Amino acid sequence: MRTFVAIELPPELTSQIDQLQTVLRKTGADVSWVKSQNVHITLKFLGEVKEEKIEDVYQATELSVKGIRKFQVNLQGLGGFPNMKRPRVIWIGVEKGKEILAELYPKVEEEFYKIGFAKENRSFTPHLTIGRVKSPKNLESLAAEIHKTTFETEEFEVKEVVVMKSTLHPTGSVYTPMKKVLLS
Ligand code: 2AM
Repeated sequence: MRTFVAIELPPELTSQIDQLQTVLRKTGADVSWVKSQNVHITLKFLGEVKEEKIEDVYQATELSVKGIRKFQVNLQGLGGFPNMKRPRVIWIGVEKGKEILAELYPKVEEEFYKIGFAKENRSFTPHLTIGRVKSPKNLESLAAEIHKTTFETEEFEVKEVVVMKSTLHPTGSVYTPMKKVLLS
């Protein structure tokens, strides 16, 4: 099954993300917008994981959060990866809590490396993907809208890290939490 490790958002934030996407959608840019209830911070994308390996995945997740206490996060800013001229992904940034995420991330990488998952070549920039660009259509007006938009949320507490299953459906990906690992 297609699997990844993530931090989910509290439901209060999804409507704020919805409103942002509504504004950005009006630019007519050719973007596949991630359903707001699916928006998350990816810690590790695992790809296909065989059923018999899933217990190892749960255990690696538990080991990687060891020593990490619950922490506060807020989301702030938005932009495009790799840049706003030719974005492939539209993202929201993380402000408060980014230091703890920067502490957690190498632990996740290390524990998953031990059970056979390759480390990422890229450096980790905590973010939430809210859209994936499909074509260059109306990208200029999207860039202009992003430029003039400020986005900031209240703080929320991250209490757990989740092992998610992603299933492809005709209406898009459906994410199902398989294991929630509580922080101390
Ligand atoms: P992203 O948020 O940075 O785009 C679930 O599919 C999550 O796993 C996505 O949110 C995405 O992270 C990440 N992901 C999907 N495919 C990936 C890949 N081939 N390599 C790395 N991360 C991937």
